[in-house]
Order: sequence, then C-alpha cells, then structure tokens
Amino acid sequence: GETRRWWKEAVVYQVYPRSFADSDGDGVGDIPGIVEKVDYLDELGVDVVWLTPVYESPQADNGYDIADYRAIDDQFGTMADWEALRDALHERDIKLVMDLVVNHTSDEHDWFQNACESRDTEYRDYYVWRDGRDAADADAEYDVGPDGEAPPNDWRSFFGGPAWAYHEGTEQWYLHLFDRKQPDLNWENPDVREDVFDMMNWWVQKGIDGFRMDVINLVSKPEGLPGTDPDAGVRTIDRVANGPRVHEFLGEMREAVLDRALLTVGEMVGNPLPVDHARRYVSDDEDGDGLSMLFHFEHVLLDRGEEVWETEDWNLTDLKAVFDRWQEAFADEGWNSLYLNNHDQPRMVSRFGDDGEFRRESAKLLGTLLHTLRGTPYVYQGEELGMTNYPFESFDDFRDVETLNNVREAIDAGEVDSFDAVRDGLRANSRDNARTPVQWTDDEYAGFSESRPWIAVNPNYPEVNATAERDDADSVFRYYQRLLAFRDENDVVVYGDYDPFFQDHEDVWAYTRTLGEERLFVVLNFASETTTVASPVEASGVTLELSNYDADDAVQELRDGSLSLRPWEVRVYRC
Ligand code: TEU
Repeated sequence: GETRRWWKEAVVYQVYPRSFADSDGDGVGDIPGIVEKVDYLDELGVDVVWLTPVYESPQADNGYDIADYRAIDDQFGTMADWEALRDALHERDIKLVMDLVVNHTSDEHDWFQNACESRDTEYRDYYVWRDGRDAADADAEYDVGPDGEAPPNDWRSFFGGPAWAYHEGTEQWYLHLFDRKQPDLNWENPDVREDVFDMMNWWVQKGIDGFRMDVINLVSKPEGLPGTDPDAGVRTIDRVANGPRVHEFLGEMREAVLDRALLTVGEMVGNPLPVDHARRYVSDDEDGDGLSMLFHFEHVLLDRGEEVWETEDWNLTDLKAVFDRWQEAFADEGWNSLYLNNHDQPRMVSRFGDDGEFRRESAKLLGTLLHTLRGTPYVYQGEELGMTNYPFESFDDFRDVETLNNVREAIDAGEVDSFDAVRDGLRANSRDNARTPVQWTDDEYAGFSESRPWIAVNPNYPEVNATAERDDADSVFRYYQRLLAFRDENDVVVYGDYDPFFQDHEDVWAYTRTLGEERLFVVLNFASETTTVASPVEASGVTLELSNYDADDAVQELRDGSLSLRPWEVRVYRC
C-alpha cells in the first residue's frame, strides 16, 4: 500500500562479485574490487547493493553452494574486506543486502559432512534422506542406483537428471533439487530452522540491511514426497514450490529475525506463482510472512521452453499482461520488485529490446519501464551500460552448472544429438550471458582484470564500456542516472497508482501513474519502426520529463492527441 518504507523508495543494484571487478589479477572478481567501484555506484545513484553469495564455497554453483555461512570465500577476500565494503557503502548512504541460501548447503558444509558419517549421527536429520525404490517400481530412466535400485521418487533436479544422489557410505539417497553438490536442508527439523535463524541474526548484528532469499518457496517439501504426475501436468517444481508448511516456516523466521527495517526479497520459483501465496508472503498481517517483496518468474518464462535450450516467441501483449496482473495484485497491499534480468537471466536488451541498431534506445526504454512502474527496481550489473548477450560459439565457452549439467544429461540420455542442436537456444537462454565480466574500459579484458578472466569478455567491450558511457552525455549510463534521480525527486513514481492503456496493442505500452493531483503519462514503443497512436490522455499543461530522443514535438503531439513514436522511443510526460 502507500505506507512509506525506505525500500519502496530505493533502487537496488545487484553485484555478482565473480564478474564485477578483479582487484588481485587472478581473473576472478573479488570484494576489494567492489570497494574500488563504490564511488561508481554512488555516482549512478543507487540506494542498495545486493551482493550475491561471497561465503565460503567450493563454487559448484558460483557460491550458491555454501560450506560456511559465516566465512568469506578466499577467492573473494576476507571478512575484513567484507567489513570494508559494508563501511564504504554505508558511508555513502548505500545499504547492503546479502544473499540468503538456505534451501540447501554445499555437500562440503560441516553439517553434511557429519550427516554422511552414519545414519544416526547428530546432523543426519539436517538433510532429506530416503531409501531407494525397487527398480521394478521406477521408470528405466531413473534406474541409476546400485544393483539397479531406483531413487526414492522421480523428481528431477533443476540442473538435469534425478534430484537424488546415492550415498554409498550409508546406503541411502539424499535430495538435491539443484546440483548434487547442493543437498537440500530438511526444514521439518526444528534445529535446522533455529540454526538458520541464528545465522541470519548474526549477519543482522554485523550491520546488514536485508536479505535476498534464494528459492525460499522451496523449503517446505510435501509430506510423503509424492512423485510427479505427468498426465495431470504435475512436474517436480509443482510438487516442491509453496509447500504445505512454507508460511509457517517463514512466519517463524519473521518472529525470530525479521523486522520492517530490513529489505527482504524472496525468490519464488515456479510458474505461475499463485496470487494468494504471493499476497501471504508479503503481507504485514499477523498471519503474513512479512517479506518486503518477492521475485516471481512469470515474465522471464514467457519465452522459455521446458529445457534450458528451448525458446518460445514472446510478445508484448503477454508481457504487459503479466506486469498488469502483478501491478494490480499489489495495488492495495504488498509491493512489487521490478526486474528484467539478473545473474540467472539473459541480458534484457538482447531479450526484450534490440541489441543491434537500437541497443542504446531500447536499453533506455527498458530502463524507463523498470523505473516508472510501481515497485522497487533492480539494476543488474552492466545493465546501466547496455551490456548484451554473449555470442557463444562452442560448448567450451560455457561455465554455468545449469547449462553444462542439463546439456550433458540430455546428450547422455540420447535426447539431444550434439551441442550444435542446442547452440542457438543456449545462446538465447544461458545464464552465462549475464555472467561475462563487467566492461569497465576498452583495455584488454575490458579493464575487469589484469589476466584472463574465468569466463570470456564480450567482444563488444571496445564500444560498450563504462569509460565510454561516462564520457558521453547521451549514453545509457547517463540516462540511468537521470532515471534514478527522477525517482528520488518524484513521490508519484514510487507511490502513484498504475493505470494501463492499449492492453491489446502489439507494440505500444502506455500507462499513467497518479498520486493526488500529480500525474505522469508513460508511453513506450517496443518496435524498430515508427508507431503512431492516438493519445489516451487529456492534457493541457504538459511537460516532457524524460525521453530517449530529442524532445522535438513531443509536447505538442500530446496536446494534439496524436503520438508518433520513433523506434524504441519512450516518453515520460507530466500532465
Ligand atoms: O535460482 C533459482 C532458479 O530457479 C534458477 O536455477 C532458475 O531455474 C534458472 O536460473 C533459470 O534459468 C537461484 C539462484 O538465483 C541461482 O543462481 C542458483 O543456481 C539457484 O537458486 C540454486 O541456489
């Protein structure tokens, strides 16, 4: 609702440390590298940094496999480095949100190491262990255990293959919804919850300002762990998302740790995300979970098939419909997060814009959308430079466990012939698109590192880089600065009502934001041609507040009631 909260007024900038800035020349980004760029973030005008995992980890999933929640991984630096980053941000009034990954740990976490010692060891019940099934009860496809034993059920890992791994030492299987090096924690065990909440409080004590909660709607598994039901369209994700005790667990977390001064954003996987669950996650009521906001996946799954290499065409009317639905869902209570890319998604300008001729225009248009809808915008590193997808050529170019495991599994299972068959799809979809190094300069390795980075730099860095962007008044970076400042200066952007027009128009998105007497009218042309529309708003006193083209006739056009929008043109009027 309209209750004022600092995190509603904020813009969050996501840092993926491995790819942000490398201070020590080992080819991997690190925390001192981020410290060197804090002034850059301040110059951009961000209010919050969300740091993806920097905890001690064998890096099977780039840190989403945590071996020690209270230690910093050597690759990224030390706890003293982390404290220096926290202080450097706080000195500039920038808050710090940490990633909370508690659906699973690394298999190298002490808890799991202990759990593997025997069936009745202290931490055994911190994880989800089951006996296998008779091979006769299972599909041949899952027949992967010893003596033809099948896993406990037919759930699939999000990263390919069965969601179960056999542990020889104790002759049982453990659940891993992600990589086999990411065993799922057993949230049914109250000791697990207590340890997680203690750890969270420990970080709050260290002065952080919030948590981004990784796949937090997976923590409650259904009783009896029922298998999928393909005939009824019930997949693994449908079994494990928004489970029976999820609100109870999050309610406990709220009680034990959270308060409204923290920014908490829950990542809610699965599609669709039922609105009744969504409302409860962010509700402030007594039986609500009290999160600030959530990430759903409905817009970023529009163009995705079932497999990581499968694509579908997306269209603007569907994209608008998703956003309209969620703007409406949280119109009176709750709050939206606004994102078009992150470390798991391709670059937004390549996906929803035009990364060729109209790269700059469309990057600015998409930015304007994110920063003028109702909710808290998230900027993913490099987005403010208009960074694009990477032109992947061979399978060796990829680093991401989701991409690698899924493709290898499918090739082994004979479902895919070879890399060539999936190349185009991976080019479009792979998470590695987002993970190439941030392009700072036109020097070798884009100024990211002194030596060859862990993943290749996008070859467009001589043209697309922070130095060039800052030297150019017309750049994507300079435009983002204006967007962020505009939000700071205008309450209507934060708290105004959202009202859409032209919902069936295939190229144009238009809406007003209204707060008391104040009204903004935003119109965006999602096409590489000029599109003309009749203005849906009556306007006399008009000013053009933001646009990615020269103002020219914009004001007169609105007065006259006919808008002629150039390729990827966006206009924000006050009227
Ligand atoms: O992502 C959850 C998730 O659902 C993704 O794996 C998603 O399925 C995929 O990226 C779509 O291509 C979170 C983290 O953001 C991700 O980086 C982790 O790999 C994952 O959880 C496991 O911790």
